[in-house]
Amino acid sequence: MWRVSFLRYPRPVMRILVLGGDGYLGWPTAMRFSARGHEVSIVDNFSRRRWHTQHSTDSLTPIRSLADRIEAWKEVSGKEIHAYVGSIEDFPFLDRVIAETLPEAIIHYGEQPSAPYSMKSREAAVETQYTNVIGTLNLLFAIRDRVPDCHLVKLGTMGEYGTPDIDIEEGFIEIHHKGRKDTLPFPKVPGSLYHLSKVHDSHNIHFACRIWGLRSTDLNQGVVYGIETEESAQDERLLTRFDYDEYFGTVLNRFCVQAVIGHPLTVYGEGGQTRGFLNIRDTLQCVELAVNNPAELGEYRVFNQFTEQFSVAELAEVVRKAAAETGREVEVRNYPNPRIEAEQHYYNAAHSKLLDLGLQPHYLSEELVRSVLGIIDRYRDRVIERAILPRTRWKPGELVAEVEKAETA
Ligand code: NAD
Ligand code: USQ
Repeated sequence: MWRVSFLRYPRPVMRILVLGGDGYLGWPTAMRFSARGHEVSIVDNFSRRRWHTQHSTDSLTPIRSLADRIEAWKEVSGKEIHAYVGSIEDFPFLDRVIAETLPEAIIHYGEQPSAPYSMKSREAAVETQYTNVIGTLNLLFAIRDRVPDCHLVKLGTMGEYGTPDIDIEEGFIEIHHKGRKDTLPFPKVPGSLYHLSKVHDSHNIHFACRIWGLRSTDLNQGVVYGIETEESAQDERLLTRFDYDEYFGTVLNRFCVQAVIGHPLTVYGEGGQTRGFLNIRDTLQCVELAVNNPAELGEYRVFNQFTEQFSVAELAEVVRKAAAETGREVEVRNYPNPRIEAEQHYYNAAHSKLLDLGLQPHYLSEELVRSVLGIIDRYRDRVIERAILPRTRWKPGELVAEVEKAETA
């Protein structure tokens, strides 16, 4: 049942809380809303920085501390961003932040985002599901009790659906069964314990909307690529992080780094794995569209957030060609697939709801890849090459030897 809201949107100045605001997507998002004149606060526990320290890896881009970034943003834009350092699974901390900031919209990026990391050990799987599921559950209680009108914009993932042999809908599907029909959540068959944590989140958020009358938009986002956004391009100190390692680098970003340093592009298995992709600039656009056009009270809605779909092999070919145009000869190599996933499959996912709200996609092109290669080239001396090959296998067993064999073939 939906309740009447007295808030009218879009509001010229909103109190916005960005959870995970020190991350790849969270920091540019915080700047974007701040640039638009909103009152922005950030929560982050720096776990992403810590996970890198634990693995002796790092962001390709030399990112500043959160305090330095916020200071640089103030210098560049004249605007303040407030930071709270802590974990959302720490309820007293989170509750205090919500009580102090009284957000009208919360953008929730604050989770462990890596599938390989979640599959590396029991401890990492438990950490992933605890931080993601319990953190989000805490958030739902804090919203219910402190700011029940607040719009929760939650980053879910396209991987929640898996790769079914039917078209993927935006969150819900009409099912006809034994002469009756109903519209129900789309079946979810995810491929990692990380992706599964997002499914658990989705169920909990849907429940909170149905039972407590909260409002939420679950953005089932595809794989993001790219470095710069309008705001971060203004000053090097505002750069967001950019990862290329086995755990935290996503496929296209990894391929671009590999192309710059002359490493073979690491296509896992046959490379027919098809996913939805989007430019980081479009992540910001989509989140902004969701915030400016909120769900009704009691409504749980799902938008599939990507602009194009590609197979891994197609992406490798785009990067190979773009690199060749800049004088780099790059080899595309098939490595043993560390994951358990379909390497050839049907994939057709609906993604019209954000377009209907006005999304203007930045599509992938060789020109765009060339510009990413150019930015990566500035930081090529920072690449830690040993972090590139996959070492985490979905099923226990020896992978390293197989991968190394492929590497020296
Ligand atoms: P990221 O790791 O760069 O950002 C997440 C941030 O949240 C980090 O700064 C981390 O320190 C913080 N964080 C993690 N757990 C926290 C906790 N319990 N309390 C407080 N802070 C916490 O990841 P990202 O790539 O920016 O992804 C952001 C969100 O978007 C994630 O939820 C991810 O699952 C989702 N997503 C990302 C992609 C992608 O391709 N990058 C695609 C689809 C969905
Ligand atoms: N892959 C390769 N070579 C590589 C890296 C990946 O072939 O070097 C393949 C993988 O096997 C997979 C595909 O590329 O089939 C995508 O892998 P990925 O690591 O880029 O993406 P994924 O593990 O799905 O996770 C990323 C983000 C996650 C987000 C998800 C969106 O890390 O936070 O939720 O993309 S989606 O894939 O739509 O679920």
